[in-house]
Amino acid sequence: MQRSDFPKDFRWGCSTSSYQIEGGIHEGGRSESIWDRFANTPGCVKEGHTGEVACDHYHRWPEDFDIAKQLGVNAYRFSIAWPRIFDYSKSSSPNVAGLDFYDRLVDGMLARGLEPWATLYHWDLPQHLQDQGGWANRTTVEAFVNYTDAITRRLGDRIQHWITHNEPWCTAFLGNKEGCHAPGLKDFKVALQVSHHLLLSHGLAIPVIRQNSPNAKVGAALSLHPLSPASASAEDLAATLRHDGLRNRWFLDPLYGRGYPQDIVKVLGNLAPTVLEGDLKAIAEPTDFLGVNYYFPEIVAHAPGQGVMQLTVVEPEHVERTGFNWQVAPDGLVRLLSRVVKDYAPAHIFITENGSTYDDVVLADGSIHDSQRTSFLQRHLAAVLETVKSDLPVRGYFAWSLLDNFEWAEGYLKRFGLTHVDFQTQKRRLKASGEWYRDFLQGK
Ligand code: IFM
Repeated sequence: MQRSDFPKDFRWGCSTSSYQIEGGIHEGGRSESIWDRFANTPGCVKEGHTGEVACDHYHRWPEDFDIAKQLGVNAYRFSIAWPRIFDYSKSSSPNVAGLDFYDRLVDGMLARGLEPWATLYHWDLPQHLQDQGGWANRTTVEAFVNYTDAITRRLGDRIQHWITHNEPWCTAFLGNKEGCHAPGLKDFKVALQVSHHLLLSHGLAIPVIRQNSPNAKVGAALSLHPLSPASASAEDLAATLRHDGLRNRWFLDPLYGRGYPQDIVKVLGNLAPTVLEGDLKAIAEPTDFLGVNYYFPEIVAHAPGQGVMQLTVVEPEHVERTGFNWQVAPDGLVRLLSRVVKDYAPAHIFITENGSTYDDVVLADGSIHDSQRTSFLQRHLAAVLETVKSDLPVRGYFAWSLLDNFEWAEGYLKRFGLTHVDFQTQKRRLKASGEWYRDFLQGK
């Protein structure tokens, strides 16, 4: 497999997100985010780690963009920290220092030939909004649209690729049902209302982006999973359909104009979200691409007594796994993309995240031989190539992640980077996987 096997205009990138890399949480007028609050709450994040310093990207971004340039990627996906743009406790106007920071960042990308792909929401909600109910409160939708307006007015001349939300499933369910992500709530009904408001904010933000950013291409990045039943029994098949209903269709169906899947609405009963007239039409605002974040497939079994959904995810034995215990299944990506194209026919698909964590070892000479991550990357790129050859509209691949970073509830214990970060010294070292990606991109 060579780069030249892919189309010439294929986007090759790597992804990051604000809270995971920036640090500088007290600088430039930034306000508190829900992740600052959550990480500082004892017992929420492993070892009490926080994003206070993270990769110190707030100060070291020129070095990080130089690394991305050396990799040879032509696109760079990052997210904007909403709390840098608004400090609602002080003002309803945008914070100029925050806008200036991203202005410099975008110019820094462009100067290095990195096409900026901006995500507007990658989980760091201003705490001030959470104090008023967060995404469960419909006024947050309006606040998101205003924030989108402020950002796209300032950066819309230079950024042409906009992602509204990253993995709304995680925002809604990990943050509000499982409680393992900020804001740490455990309320299924709230989580479902959150999911609706996230989707609504996506749809309502699109016309604003298009108005402020001529030629903008807009989409959302969903975490999607190919699913299979644990057995051929009718119960397991039905459970798999239900799981698909909340994992995948709950977001894809309304985005592609079908409204919420009625089989799931029925299962949810009075937990289903309040949807006002016009909401579904707003959510279905046409997009230019679908961002797919792919990590692993799931196997599903019927499980009476397991909550409303009555199902469980089964972990098969003797399968290859990453350091997160996630199954390694490149063929799952082919299966997933084929299904998405068959059922929803998005104009273009970009793999906006794909990557793996392993326990990396830094050798005495400073090298990191992360052969498992290299193999993961190679096999997933081979899967992407298969989809391209089958004429699926897959137009780009963004590796997660440029740098080791703050892996949410896992703190700094899980490393996904192509670049190793020593969090004591902030020294960056390209791992063997990064060298492989670089050589591949340079046609070596
Ligand atoms: O680190 C996360 C990222 O923020 C969202 N997608 C999955 C990654 C790995 O867990």
